[in-house]
Amino acid sequence: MEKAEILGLKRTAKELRKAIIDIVYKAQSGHPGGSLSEIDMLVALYFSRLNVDPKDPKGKGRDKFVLSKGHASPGLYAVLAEKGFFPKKELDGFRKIGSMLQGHPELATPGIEYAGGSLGQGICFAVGLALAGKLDKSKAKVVVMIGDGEAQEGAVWEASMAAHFHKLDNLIAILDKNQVQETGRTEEVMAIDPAAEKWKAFGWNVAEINGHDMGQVVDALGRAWSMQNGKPTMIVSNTVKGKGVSFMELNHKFHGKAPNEEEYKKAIAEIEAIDVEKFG
Ligand SMILES: Cc1ncc(C[n+]2csc(CCOP(=O)(O)OP(=O)(O)O)c2C)c(N)n1
Repeated sequence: MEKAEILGLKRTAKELRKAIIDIVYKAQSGHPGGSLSEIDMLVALYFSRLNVDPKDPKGKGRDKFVLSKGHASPGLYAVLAEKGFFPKKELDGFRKIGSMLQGHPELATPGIEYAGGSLGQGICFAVGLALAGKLDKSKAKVVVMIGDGEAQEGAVWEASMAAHFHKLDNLIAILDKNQVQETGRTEEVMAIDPAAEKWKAFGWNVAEINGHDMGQVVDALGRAWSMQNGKPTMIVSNTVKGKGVSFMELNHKFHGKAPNEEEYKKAIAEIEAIDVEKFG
């Protein structure tokens, strides 16, 4: 991909970081930390890779993205709105009664493929989608994102074993390894490392990247897309929970907490000051 295109993706990610803070601030509820860590990857997926059409969200042969860590919906909603799946003004209704944008994604919302929330289940669902794709001889990809805290769920490993057994090379998983879960550092709560070696032992192709370096993200997705060796691919995406807002970074208190007015202003100012050329 051209340098200018990568820069464009970085600029979009910067704008959507602001949108995440805005969404959660207006609702005074939601999960900023895991949304800020995933956003570079989501922008690269939706604006450089996924074959999806906002005018035909249920189109035949489309790629499917499953946000298994469904609580990080502000990041996904910001990307879907930017892509044109629904008007941006819907973002103001986040977590409000009657809104199409609930705290955890719902299937009635355009662009949503999986009603996530109960951790560990999205990757199981994605394995089913990928298996169905193989039976249909579809060329489409299934991409699933899980959290590092989520990877403590036993079902993740059962799904990983099944994906290898069924030779699902149409399945790409992304581990948003942002180092922090709800109650503290994943390493201290229950370490999942060595994560890359674990998925290798489960028979997956594994790539490990800096998930905030747009060049690395785009490269890893390109390689994952071209894999046709009968194995699923895991991208271990090393990220920082709360990335881009100093007082949210690696701070589990902002896992599921909205900023107050002062914090909101500070967060927006910090994001506006991001130099996209140096970010990552
Ligand atoms: C089965 C299940 N148990 C507990 C929860 C509550 N919960 C929501 S988010 C979260 C922490 C997830 O951590 P991680 O996967 O690292 O997410 P991220 O840091 O990316 O936000 C927990 C325990 C849940 N949603 N589902």
